[in-house]
Amino acid sequence: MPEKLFNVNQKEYILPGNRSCQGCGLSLAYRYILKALRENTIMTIPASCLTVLHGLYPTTSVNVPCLNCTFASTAASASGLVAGLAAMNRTDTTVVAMAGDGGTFDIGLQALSGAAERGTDFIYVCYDNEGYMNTGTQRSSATPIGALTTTTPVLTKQQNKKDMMKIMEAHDIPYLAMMSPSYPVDLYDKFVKAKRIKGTRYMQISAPCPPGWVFPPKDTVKLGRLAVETSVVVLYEIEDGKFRLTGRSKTLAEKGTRAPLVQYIEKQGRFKKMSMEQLGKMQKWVDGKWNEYLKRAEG
Ligand SMILES: Cc1ncc(C[n+]2csc(CCOP(=O)(O)OP(=O)(O)O)c2C)c(N)n1
Ligand code: SF4
Repeated sequence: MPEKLFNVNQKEYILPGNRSCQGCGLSLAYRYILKALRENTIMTIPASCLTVLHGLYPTTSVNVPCLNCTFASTAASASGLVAGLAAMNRTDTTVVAMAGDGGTFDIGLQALSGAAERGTDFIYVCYDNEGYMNTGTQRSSATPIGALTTTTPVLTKQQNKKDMMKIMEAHDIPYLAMMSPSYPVDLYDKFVKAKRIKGTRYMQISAPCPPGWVFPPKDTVKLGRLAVETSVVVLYEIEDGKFRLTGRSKTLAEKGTRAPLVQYIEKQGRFKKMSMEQLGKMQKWVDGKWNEYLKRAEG
């Protein structure tokens, strides 16, 4: 059941002024996440744009306690926090580990898999800006085919994106969701739901990044919407193994309409060297995933 708009938490947990870029999709998403999770939330985050957003000690732009951990140990540090809280009989606190795609799809994968396999009671959030952005746009396994990065500067990335949701689903965890900050109510409601569930919850958010994806900062929300219209990003949740399309993706499935991928690609400078062959390959990949989701939603 969607949270009624007038029930949305009015309190702000990101204080005025922070160090993220103009139009940062991560910062939009983070504002909604913290509102949905409310008080008694502890964050653990590795090096990333999110640590930059939090600010340099002794100042911070965020109103929640946060542990800064090493790259590979994000989910392991969450396990430590959960164990510490249990030892103190603190049952009212939500532990949230949050990292970029580099820190999740690549470097933090082992610790995340371990925590999920143990069923650690925490929420893991991956904001997926499709590259190592804080250090200047290096390729990650989440970068789409055909994108220019500083480590794929000539030929562009040659491989399709890794399907991290599938990897996490294979851990039999109680809740997973895909979201976009361009659809804040969908995102907010999924976090409200995740907070109530016990065990490992995996939340993945597509986070448009103006400097890394090369588009004007004023277009962040529009680009996020275009990603959903073309089904490059699909809004869904998997609760106790049951797959459901949500929000705009559900509507698109019902109407049977989707925009062609090229409308999303042509808006971003990172794809300026994408070949027609790569465009076709990515469209095929997007279509394959979409058809798989439609089948699962029916069953
Ligand atoms: C072990 C280790 N390797 C490399 C770095 C340098 N480093 C800091 S942030 C960062 C990029 C992180 O990328 P991602 O996790 O995708 O988050 P984003 O920067 O996109 O927010 C890197 C490589 C580091 N801090 N620690
Ligand atoms: S580089 Fe991208 S993700 Fe990082 S702060 Fe800037 S807009 Fe946000």
